Amino acid sequence: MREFNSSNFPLDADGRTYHVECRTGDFANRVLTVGDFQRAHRIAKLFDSITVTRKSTRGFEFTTGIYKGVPITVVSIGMGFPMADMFVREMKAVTPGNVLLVRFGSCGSIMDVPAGVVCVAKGSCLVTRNYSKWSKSGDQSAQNPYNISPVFPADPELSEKVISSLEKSIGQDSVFSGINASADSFYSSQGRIDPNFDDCNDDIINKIREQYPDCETFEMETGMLFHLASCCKSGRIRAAACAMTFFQRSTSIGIDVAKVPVLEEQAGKAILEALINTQI
Ligand code: R1P
Repeated sequence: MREFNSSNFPLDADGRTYHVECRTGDFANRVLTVGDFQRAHRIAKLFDSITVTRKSTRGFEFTTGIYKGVPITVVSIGMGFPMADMFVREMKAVTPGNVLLVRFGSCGSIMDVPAGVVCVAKGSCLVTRNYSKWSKSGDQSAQNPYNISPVFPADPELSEKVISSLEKSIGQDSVFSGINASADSFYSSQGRIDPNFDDCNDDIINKIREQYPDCETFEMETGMLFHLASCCKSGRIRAAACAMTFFQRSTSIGIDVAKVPVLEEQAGKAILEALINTQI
């Protein structure tokens, strides 16, 4: 284990952050974030040259390179709110000024969007398990099992750039724009039924749709990215997000897996184009 200078915001002797292992100069001000490191590798191959690359011991991996003369970082962050939180904070700590941030993930559709479509999030709520509900002390019967937050909006300009660039690359019919829900579990708070656990989640999708009728997708990071972008105090983080629909939950029809690498490259390139065509 490395030695750190502080318990509040730990940096090692080389000035690298605890989890992402990035230091000043490692990240460009244009950042593309994904969950799966293979997706990140595929996109980094589109760079003309590479300037920095690092794989941390905590599941983060980033590559900074030059795409058509513009510095961009692609970073894989794994899954979920804690990883998204550590990534945004540690990236911002070493990246002065404004940041353009685009997530390119995967998602499930909870209504009409078929598998294979790329969904761009106009905004995202956060769906979290209300852990108190399962406490053994006191009467928990009145408590809601899940909390559904307000919607945190995407940056409108960056989001529009992502939509138009994707439409140009993969066609209008393969791009959808709607509200996303980011959940703190792949299972319970996304309404999946797990016979081994008491989850009280039979109607979570209905509850989300009652609150946000145009909510179409579930994944696990976008809401946290938009939330943190909204409360960043040092420079602006302008965030947008899109995700390949891997499953349509109502039909259980999944994406043709042979098409995923092709889609990742096409959509990844489209997002790089959107990033270089947006002023910071
Ligand atoms: C769950 O399988 C993971 O896939 C989705 C979810 O948000 C979660 O991270 O996105 P990624 O493919 O970007 O990881």
